[in-house]
Amino acid sequence: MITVSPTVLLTGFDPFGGSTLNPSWLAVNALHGEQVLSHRIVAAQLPTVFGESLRVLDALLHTHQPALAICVGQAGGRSAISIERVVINVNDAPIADNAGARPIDTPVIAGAPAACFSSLPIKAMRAVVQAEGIAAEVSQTAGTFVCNHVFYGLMHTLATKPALRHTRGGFVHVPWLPEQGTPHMPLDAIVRGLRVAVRCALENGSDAVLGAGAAH
Ligand code: PCA
Repeated sequence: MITVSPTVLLTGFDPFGGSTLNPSWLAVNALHGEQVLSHRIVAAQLPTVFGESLRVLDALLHTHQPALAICVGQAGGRSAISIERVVINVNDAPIADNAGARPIDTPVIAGAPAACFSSLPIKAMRAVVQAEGIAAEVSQTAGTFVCNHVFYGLMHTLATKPALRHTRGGFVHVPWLPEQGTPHMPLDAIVRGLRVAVRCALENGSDAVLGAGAAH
């Protein structure tokens, strides 16, 4: 009998905005193939391109039907691993994407709700990353560039495709690497932080398990 272990899908992005590397891809790729609580991590790269990134993500979701799908992106200027709470239905690009497109004030999904929430236990994840001695925060905005676009597309697909009704999903931003600028975080800290965050998300369906003390 062939048994297929359940998967956790982690995505990262290719470099953009003139950089030659993107820590989100380097970090998730370092976790590719690892087993966490009998789930196999599958890492994949998304293009930093409006539209095409969602086509690639949807194909991955349908192929793997993961227990968890966590998209990871670089957020220059942030000093902590940022676990995103909320995503908005807008594309408003401050720079061109990797295909030269710069949509301004367009919807990610026309006619869909204005915003939605991560279905990950964001505060529990923050707590376990901090317990590793790694800076972590809950963030209230994923911006309005390709990361927000992908996060919205992810949550919309999970909410509307019956085959994916058991998949929970969300988004995590990571800081620059030291060679990219300041503030920054070493790659091994980003990898360790993501590893414990994935484990925590598999163990905890929601933040309710933390009780009132986890409010801040
Ligand atoms: N960060 C960008 C897009 C790709 C990435 O890694 C963002 O925050 O939108």
